[in-house]
Amino acid sequence: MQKWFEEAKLGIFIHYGIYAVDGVAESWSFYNGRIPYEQYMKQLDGFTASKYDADYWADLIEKSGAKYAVLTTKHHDGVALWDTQYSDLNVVKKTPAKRDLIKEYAEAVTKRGIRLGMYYSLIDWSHPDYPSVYEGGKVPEDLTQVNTYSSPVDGVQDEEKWKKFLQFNNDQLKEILTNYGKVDMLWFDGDWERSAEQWNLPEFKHYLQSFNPDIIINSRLQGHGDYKTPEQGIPITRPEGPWEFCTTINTSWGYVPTDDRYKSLNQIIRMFCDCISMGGNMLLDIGPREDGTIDQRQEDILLGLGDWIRTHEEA
Ligand code: FUL
Repeated sequence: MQKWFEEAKLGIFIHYGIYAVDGVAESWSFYNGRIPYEQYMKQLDGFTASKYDADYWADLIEKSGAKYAVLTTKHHDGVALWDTQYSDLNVVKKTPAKRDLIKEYAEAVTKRGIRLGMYYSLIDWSHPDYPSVYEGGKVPEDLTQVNTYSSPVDGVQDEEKWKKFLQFNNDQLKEILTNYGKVDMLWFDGDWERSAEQWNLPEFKHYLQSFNPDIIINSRLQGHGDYKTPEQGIPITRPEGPWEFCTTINTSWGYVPTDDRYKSLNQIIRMFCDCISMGGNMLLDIGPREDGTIDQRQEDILLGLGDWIRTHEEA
């Protein structure tokens, strides 16, 4: 494990995507049938990033005391934050933002010596070659009761499609790993829908390491990653090996304006102490608005945490 990760203690997670337009849950809102897929994708038209200023984000991250940042380059909805040549479903081609949002983020973060992390969803609920799964591998009799995003049209795993899909992930990841300078960390998500064999592990990991042998990869890779990522609940006893606890600042990952169940600064500090006392890092999430600005309550917590860290470092 890289020394910088072991010593980092705090990272900032950023869930930024079209879901901030209507303030709905990232990807899950259509998957869980809360809104139709078409309505979810309508948010593309309202995603402007008009006040997006990556330097402002990076300043805030620096002031929070964090040593690394992780941005959602593509969530399960399949909407890429960069101009990927492998799919038109990206904010440059499909939204009024018309900008590569990763580029500015990577520059701002790297310039400040903050380690650069990229979140990438392995599953893509918009991709035509992504054959999803039925529970237990069986085609249910009543298809109207099944979630279409986790169900293959014909009920069978089409090997050709699957191979194409894996190649698609590899191609997109190559763009992420070669277009923005040195990427320090890859944060995968969504491995649960397939086995290690289907994700072609450990070859997939070797492929990623070929771009940067020092890259740190989280363990949402059917156990083939470098560190564990417990989510929303701090482990009771010290986990074995390197680990990182990821948590929301209120109860949502992305920007949901109606979610005012914010954790207090004291709660966040307490969670942070629990993590670092057991040798872990805390990855604290923020969800910027669609225009790129950050809710004052989120900003205040980051600044408060940074003040606390500085005071206690000096003491
Ligand atoms: C989960 C995802 O499904 C959530 O939407 C979120 O991104 C969280 C960090 O990981 O597995």
